[in-house]
Amino acid sequence: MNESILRIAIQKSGRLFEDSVRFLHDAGVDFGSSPNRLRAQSSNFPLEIIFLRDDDIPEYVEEGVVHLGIVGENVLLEKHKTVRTIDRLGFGKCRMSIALPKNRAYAGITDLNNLRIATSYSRILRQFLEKNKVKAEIHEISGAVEIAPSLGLAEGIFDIVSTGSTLLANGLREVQTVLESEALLIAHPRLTTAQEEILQRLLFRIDAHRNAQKHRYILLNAPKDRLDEIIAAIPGMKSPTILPLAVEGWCSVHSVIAEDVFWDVLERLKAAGAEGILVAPLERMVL
Ligand code: PRT
Ligand code: ZN
Repeated sequence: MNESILRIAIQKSGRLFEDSVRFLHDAGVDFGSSPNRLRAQSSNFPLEIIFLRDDDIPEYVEEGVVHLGIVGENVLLEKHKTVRTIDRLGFGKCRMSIALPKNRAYAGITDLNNLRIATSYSRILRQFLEKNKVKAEIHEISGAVEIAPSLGLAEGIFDIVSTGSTLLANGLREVQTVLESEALLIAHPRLTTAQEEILQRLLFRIDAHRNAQKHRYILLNAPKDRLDEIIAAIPGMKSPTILPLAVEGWCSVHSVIAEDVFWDVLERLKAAGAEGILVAPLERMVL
């Protein structure tokens, strides 16, 4: 295997595809993406992108056919492959829940005893039932799980839920959340030193993007006689940059502030006499 390049598998098409592509672009990794292609080579980073079905990604990563992968935690847990979880990516969020026909009473986990539950995620369900000492029958099916109760195949289902509208449309009610899932960045357990270095470079870029998202660049004019008050109002990275202005008695103050305190800071600055306040997004930020 070529050691000077890393391979990452992302979903070929489906719910994780767009966010996975955006994730790589946010990290500054450029590549052309045509949905019919199976692989793409980044033009500016030592990364090759392989497009796969999400179900295949954990195994490819475990075997080292690819070094990295982006996959839903639900799929990773179900496939039970030995990989390293590097990061939680904050997209592809969903939960895995047990649902019952909407009129069926449910007071707690023990009510699942003796039920037949249809699912395509039998490992996750089995672990949950065993942990809670519930004796239910798992009926494994590969798709369209939500119609199993109306066909008389099972009394309940265990499946992915997002808005809940699929359950509602099938006369089902979510009664028990088992797992909260999101997309994960996973890696082969043993990378070579060269591969690990490329991974660290990728993570550094991702961090720089995330930090930038959480901050704003702020620029304002301050009357010199109230500068102390203005500086005190800015919880900046270090001390703000102060530059003289052509106009006597004024200076320009530059700093970076966290997104979550941004409005409070703005109000305090205004009250302290700041004028011409400009706020700009940041592209990248290294702390
Ligand atoms: O072709 P491939 O095998 O790669 O894709 P796939 O069809 O197996 O997966 P895909 O693209 O549907 O989902 C990929 C991943 O997205 C899942 O493994 C989850 O990690 C995540 N995800 C997030 C979801 C949902 N949200 C989701 N809503 N996966 C599936 N759904 C289903 C849900 O089961 C329901 O049937 O979408 C339907 C709509 O959900 P409601 O609750 O909004 O009605
Ligand atoms: Zn799949």
